[in-house]
Parts: sequence; C-alpha cells; structure tokens
Amino acid sequence: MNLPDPRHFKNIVVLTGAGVSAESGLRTFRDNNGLWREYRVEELATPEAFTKNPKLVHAFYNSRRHTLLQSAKANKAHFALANFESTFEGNFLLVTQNVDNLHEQAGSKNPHHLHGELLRARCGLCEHSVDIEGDLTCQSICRHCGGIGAMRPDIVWFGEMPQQLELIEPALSRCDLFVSIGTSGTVYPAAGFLRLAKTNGAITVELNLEASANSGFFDYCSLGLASDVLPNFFHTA
Ligand code: BV8
Ligand code: ZN
Repeated sequence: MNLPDPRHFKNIVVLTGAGVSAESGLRTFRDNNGLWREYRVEELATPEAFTKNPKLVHAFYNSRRHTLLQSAKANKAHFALANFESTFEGNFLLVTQNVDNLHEQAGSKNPHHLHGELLRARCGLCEHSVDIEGDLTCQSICRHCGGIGAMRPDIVWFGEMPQQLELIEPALSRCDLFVSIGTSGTVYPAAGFLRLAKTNGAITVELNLEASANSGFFDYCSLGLASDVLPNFFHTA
C-alpha cells in the first residue's frame, strides 16, 4: 500500500520515540539492548526512587547526559523531520518522548518534550528550571531559591504528569495526519495519541523498526530503520 504524501495535509502531528535516536547511539528502553532491560524502572525513573536513593538516580541521568553531550549527533531521521518542517506550509507539531536534544540539533523549530529534557534541571522546592550540561548531585544548589539538595533532572518520571499536554491534545484533536515514529507505544498518555487523532478523523501512519503494540490500529505502516524510512516518507532524501 502506498504511503500518503504528507504535503497533501494541512495539520500534522508527529510523535517520536527512542527509535529515532537509536542510530545516534542512544539506547532505546525496551529493545534487547534497551535501558529497561538492564535497569529497573522503579529504582530509577519514579519520584519514589529519587526520594529513596537520589545518588543512584543522579548517577543514571548524569551518565546519560555525558553520553548525549560527548557522542550523540543528530542522524538522517532527525534531519528529515527538520527539513520537512522548514518547507511545509501547513501546521506542524513535533512531539517527542525523547529527553535528548537531537531534534533541536537537526534544526527542528520547537519540539515539545513530553517526558522532559536531560539538559534541564528543576528545583523540587520552588519548581524553577534551568539549562544544565554538568552533573547534578545531592548537594546541587538552586540558583533561584538557594535551596540545597532538591535539584532533580527535569524528566517526567512514571506517575508524574507529562509536559505540555494542554498544547498537544488540542493539536491532536484537529490534526488531519498523525505520524508515530520509533516508539513501542507502551507508555501512556503518548500511547493514546493514536486513538485521539483517529477519533477526530486523522489519517494515521506508523514508521518503526518493528510493529508497535498499536500497529493494527494505524491506517498505514512502514517498517525499517528511521534513517531510511523518514527521508523516504517526508521526501527529503
Ligand atoms: C501519567 C522518562 C497521569 C525518563 C519515561 C496501566 C495502564 C495504563 C497506564 C498506566 C498503567 N500503570 C501506570 C500507567 C501510567 C504510566 C504508563 O504508561 N505505564 C505503562 C508502562 C503501563 N504513565 C505514566 O506514569 C505517565 N504519567 O500517566 O500521568 C496522567 C493522567 C491523565 C492524563 C495524562 C497523564 C508518565 C510517563 C513518563 C515516563 N517516562 N521515561 C527517562 O527517559 O529516563 S518513559 C520511557 O518510555 C522513555 O523515556 C520513553 O520516553 C518512553 C517511551 O519509550 P519509547 O520511546 O517507545 O522506547 P521503546 O524502547 O519502548 O521503543 C523503541 C521503539 O523504537 C521500538 O518500537 C523499536 O522497534 C524502535 N526502533 C529501534 N531502533 C530503531 C527503531 N525505529 C526506527 N529506527 C531504528 N533504528
Ligand atoms: Zn529552588
């Protein structure tokens, strides 16, 4: 089945997941080499884990921040999205579950980080958030309120409210094309975006290495490496 041409639509929402950054050397979560195959989510990516063992949680995110800054570069898939957006005349909203900055690196204008950002920290006392490149520790001081020891990665952990839903959900309700890229479709509310877009009449497309949990509900599906499939779908090759 031929894939639809995205230029024939007026309001596009794209959702990306870890698969789009896999070829940049960042580990996914649930594949064979995924982070959650090696580490327990409950011990690292929940508010309870941070309360119980902040040192361990800081070490996990500090290490991922190092990898991002030292070795990860945007790949062809990130560039395909940014190039398409730069010439598309309709409305285009890029929502990413990824906490890296590779969409920004490729030139995407305003990616919405549903699950937060590795290069930002937030104070648990006053909620002020700042850009960071270095390590966070249990002694880090908030530049805003002066509080000590409450700085945390600005990441949405399990059980916490994802960011910018108030902008994303209305865009999903009015989009005519929804494209899901490189995500296993297991984490809510992102996994429910397909249903919201479909209920409102959008055409839905999955671009993924392997079919996701929701694959059967998409109108179209193209499987392969993001670096091959995206330039092809967005006609930016
Ligand atoms: C919330 C950030 C309330 C930290 C992450 C029971 C039922 C339903 C829901 C729940 C439930 N119990 C609990 C919940 C809620 C929970 C949830 O969904 N749990 C699931 C697991 C059951 N969700 C929450 O708690 C969320 N908050 O619900 O708040 C609320 C109420 C009302 C309305 C709204 C909200 C908060 C979720 C935030 C989780 N944070 N982590 C960090 O990064 O350290 S989630 C984690 O999974 C990742 O961060 C990532 O963002 C997310 C999604 O993962 P994927 O990106 O899909 O990655 P994955 O490895 O799974 O898949 C990779 C894909 O890439 C595969 O398909 C593979 O084939 C493909 N691929 C690989 N290589 C390539 C490729 N594709 C193309 N090219 C390649 N080269
Ligand atoms: Zn503070």
